[in-house]
Amino acid sequence: MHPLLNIAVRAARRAGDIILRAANQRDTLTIDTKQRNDFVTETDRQAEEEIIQIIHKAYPDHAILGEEGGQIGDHEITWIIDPLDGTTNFIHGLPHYAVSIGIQIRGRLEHGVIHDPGRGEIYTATRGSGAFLNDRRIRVSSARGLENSLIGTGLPFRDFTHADAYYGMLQAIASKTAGIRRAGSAALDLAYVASGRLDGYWELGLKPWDIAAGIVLLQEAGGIIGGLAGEPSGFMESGNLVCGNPRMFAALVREIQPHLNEALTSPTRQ
Ligand code: 2AM
Ligand code: CA
Repeated sequence: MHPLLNIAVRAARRAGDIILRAANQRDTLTIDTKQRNDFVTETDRQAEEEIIQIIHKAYPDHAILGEEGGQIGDHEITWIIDPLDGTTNFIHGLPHYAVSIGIQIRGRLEHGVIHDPGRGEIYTATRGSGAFLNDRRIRVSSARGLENSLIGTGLPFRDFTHADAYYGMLQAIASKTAGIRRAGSAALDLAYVASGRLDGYWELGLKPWDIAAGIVLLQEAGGIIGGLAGEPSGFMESGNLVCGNPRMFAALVREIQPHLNEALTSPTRQ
């Protein structure tokens, strides 16, 4: 395992321990609201602090971009951290959340770890070396089209600017698949497409820490990820993305296309 990935796994495990311990004492949890429908708990903050401490012990100069702490430092290597992806599930005692750590080197995502502490699952990937669930190699599903497929997504919950466009996409896609899942953790959605549990996934308005690790994982599992019009770049910046195996990616883009507007395909956060 690459030394950077090794540290990322160690940090993700430690954060996972903090999260599981807190999940067993949920009645004592303090919850703050960052903005409407955007919650943070002391667990998010503790987990992020622990991750940063482990990274900085091994690599004191590396930069960090964390969901809770923002940008720290400036270095060609940036660790992009979501200490608890699926905080809303966590608050409700719904055991579907993860730690996500992506490593970007000179602007390119190179390594990713997504850890689901409740299920004891660690997804890892390094560019050029494949994607793994625990020690097993994973690949995207071999679905040939939308028929019989299971597709993940996220409903608008905070910013409803593009809700009409989104619900147009949802209606088009839902009517052609075996089912849609809104599980509440973008990192796990990406990990599930990478491991073939979901055949595809799309969502709008995501943040870099939700998706950094998942992007490497998905690509190393043979998946394609892009913007809503199928464009190969700009989705980290816009936060609007679609993914799946090459056929599913094309099929989803075809359904999404009629519902797009200029704002949704521009590579700036809308
Ligand atoms: P978070 O838990 O780290 O904030 C996709 O829907 C992403 O949106 C999730 O990965 C989740 O990341 C974030 N999110 C924030 N608030 C949410 C909410 N109320 N419902 C669903 N997702 C939410
Ligand atoms: Ca998140």
